[in-house]
Amino acid sequence: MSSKFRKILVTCAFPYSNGSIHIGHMLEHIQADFWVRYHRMLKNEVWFISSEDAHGTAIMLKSKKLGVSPKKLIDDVKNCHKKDFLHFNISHDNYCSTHSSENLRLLREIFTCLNKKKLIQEKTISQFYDNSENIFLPDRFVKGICPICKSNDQYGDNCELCGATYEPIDLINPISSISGKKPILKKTKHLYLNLPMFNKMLKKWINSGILQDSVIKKTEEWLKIGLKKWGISRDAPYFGFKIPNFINKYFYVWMDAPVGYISAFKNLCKNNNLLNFDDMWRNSSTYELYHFIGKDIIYFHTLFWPVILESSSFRKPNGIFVHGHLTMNGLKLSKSRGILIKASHWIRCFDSDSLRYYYASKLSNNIEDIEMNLEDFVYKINGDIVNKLVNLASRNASFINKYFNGYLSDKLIDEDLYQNFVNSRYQIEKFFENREFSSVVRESMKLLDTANKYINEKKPWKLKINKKNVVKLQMICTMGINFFRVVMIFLKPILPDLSKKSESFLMEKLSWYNIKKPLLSHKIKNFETLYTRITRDQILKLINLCEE
Ligand code: NOT
Ligand code: ZN
Repeated sequence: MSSKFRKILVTCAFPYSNGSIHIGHMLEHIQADFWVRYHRMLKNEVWFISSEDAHGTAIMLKSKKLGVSPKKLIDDVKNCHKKDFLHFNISHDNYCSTHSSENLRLLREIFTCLNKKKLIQEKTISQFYDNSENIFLPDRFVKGICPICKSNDQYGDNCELCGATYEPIDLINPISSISGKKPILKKTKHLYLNLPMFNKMLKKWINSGILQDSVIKKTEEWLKIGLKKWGISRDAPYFGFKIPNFINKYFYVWMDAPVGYISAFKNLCKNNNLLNFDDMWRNSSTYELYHFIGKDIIYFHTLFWPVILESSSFRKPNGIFVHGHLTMNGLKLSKSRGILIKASHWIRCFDSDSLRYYYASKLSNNIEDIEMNLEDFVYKINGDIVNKLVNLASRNASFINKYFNGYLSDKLIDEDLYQNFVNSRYQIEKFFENREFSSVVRESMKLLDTANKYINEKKPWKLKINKKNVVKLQMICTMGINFFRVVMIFLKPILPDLSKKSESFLMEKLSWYNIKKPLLSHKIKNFETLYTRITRDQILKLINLCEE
């Protein structure tokens, strides 16, 4: 018998193991976490994975600069990243590294498969080589003058000013960013995956209802320009996995990173005997698969990834959820202009629910950038969480605690109004499912406005305490507490810390399936502060940390 509950695998893009997690990375993991926690509340079977992206030239060079082995660097960085995610309550079920035995095994398996199908071809090319450092230069490590608009200091793959894309050898006056010297051209043999062969499959797949409209449009443009064969090898020295039977050749990091989605799940299966790997990755009828990614890596996920999956007989995703970038144009930092705030800095100044809530209030399922504005942030957190949400609990709890020994009344004074709150769950469910988190927030705030207005009109604080009024008082405040509870259930995926405190205060687990039944004849705890107002000093502290 098939279960009414869905089975879902959710992934987030893998952070590189050579830098700190910043609040831009968090934007992705936080929104995926909303979605995952929501589905867990519905009792769907959800697995949430991510991993370190541990390979590539940048990581190799960084470890060299630090004077440690790449392995030591990626292990240390992984530990820091894991801590950061924990601080923001990101509920990954597994957090791996692409530098793992599972990933190597799977990558080789896939490569053999591609080879057998004659999808890999060799080609000799001329590439820039840094003679003083003895290294072939990746596109991003060559800089020069844009051949189109002639602006200075542009990368070897595209111009940040005019947007043109080109080959590194097209740059005028190319310079190696490793040594600062002029590179030479040197011949080298590389392996290429025959992407153009999959044109038809891709065209059909991207139009099968799995992508956002703007993402379809972008991908179709690339298809129209025409796909090129994709280089999947890199020369030594490189930190990565060696290609079998090729001397001094390594797999390009973007080949083994997506395979990490599969190997992270394989590792999860190993840790969790109940899971069946083939049910997930070999056929697409049991599990749904969704990737959360930023808009800068659409190409890899809508073109390369489905081709790798198709040609090695793995299933393809049911959806790729693309989001925009975090911008901080309004933040005037003297030193760190253009640099995003580190997650570890953030958490030294604020709690994590506040960032989660702020992101939720701005997130929709489109790929527009999101501007982080600290003034707006403080205004929103104090206005919504403190003044509307927590205040609703505190003003009603004080009477319940003082006059009724913590007990709520045994019935609702206004069943219909409570029912209105309950019924909004259908809207909220739709918003969560479609990742329209700002609508979840907006709807919840509307409910809180109604609830607070109700209490303001009933004015429990004005009631003279006598026999008749005391019943009324308990009933009004019971309405207030139940309004709070319904909204907290809706916001639970967004605010895990506040939810935990509220559960302790309400002495009940906030559960999606309990919404219909109000809390009656039920004892709640003495009210203790659930959330503290944010102050300007906290912003100043953050700015100081960023300027250090
Ligand atoms: N480390 C990459 C980045 O752009 C993301 C890797 C995504 C995960 O930060 N793998 N795939 N596909
Ligand atoms: Zn240009």
